[in-house]
Amino acid sequence: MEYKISASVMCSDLLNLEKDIQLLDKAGIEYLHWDIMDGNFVPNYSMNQDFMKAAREITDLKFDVHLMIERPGRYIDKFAKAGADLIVVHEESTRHLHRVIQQIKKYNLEAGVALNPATSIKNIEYIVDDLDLILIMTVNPGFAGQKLVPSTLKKIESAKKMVEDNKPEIDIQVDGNVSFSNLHKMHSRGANVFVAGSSSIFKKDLEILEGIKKMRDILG
Ligand code: S6P
Ligand code: MG
Repeated sequence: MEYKISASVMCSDLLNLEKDIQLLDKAGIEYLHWDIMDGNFVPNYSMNQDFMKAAREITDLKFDVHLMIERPGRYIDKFAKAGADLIVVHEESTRHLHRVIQQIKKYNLEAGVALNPATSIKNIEYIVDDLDLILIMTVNPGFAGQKLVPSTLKKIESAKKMVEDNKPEIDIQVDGNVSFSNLHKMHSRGANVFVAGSSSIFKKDLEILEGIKKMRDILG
């Protein structure tokens, strides 16, 4: 199965971000993953559209924007204008998911929906045809460096089935503790977009390029 790697900017060396982005560019990965947190939907803050916009000046890598914010419909235009290629909103963060997805599509961007570990795949049954990607959160959103929530592996299988029954070209992304040892478990169940963070490519004792190579070796 084809796969894509999305590097989590939040886990990179933020004081040397340009250097890390150059390495990721060189490695030819598919996306940079931007975790946007509002201290409300999740108990943490991280980054914003200005930070993203600054990085947009130095790379052509596609930007995968993971919005962990309440009522994301208020900010789609800001992230679209800051250089997003894919915008992912949480099912739990808005009462008007269909409307928000249409807002993203209006900018001709890819649109995705993220599901927290406790959220059923059934919640997106009537919107799946409008999506380019489903993000299965494999940890509770908010922090890097957490342990996999095991029941989310089963959810990857349910998502794969839903996608095959409706629109097979939809990507299934996993985010959270995508470690070398969890990678195969996720891939074999149907995930094909992997958020690489502190569990894989941004490790203290491993170079970024080595981490990417290791991921590719496992994914085959
Ligand atoms: C978590 C966030 C993630 C993390 C990434 C960290 O709320 O959405 O994208 O930045 O998962 O990776 P790791 O390997 O530390 O779990
Ligand atoms: Mg994320």
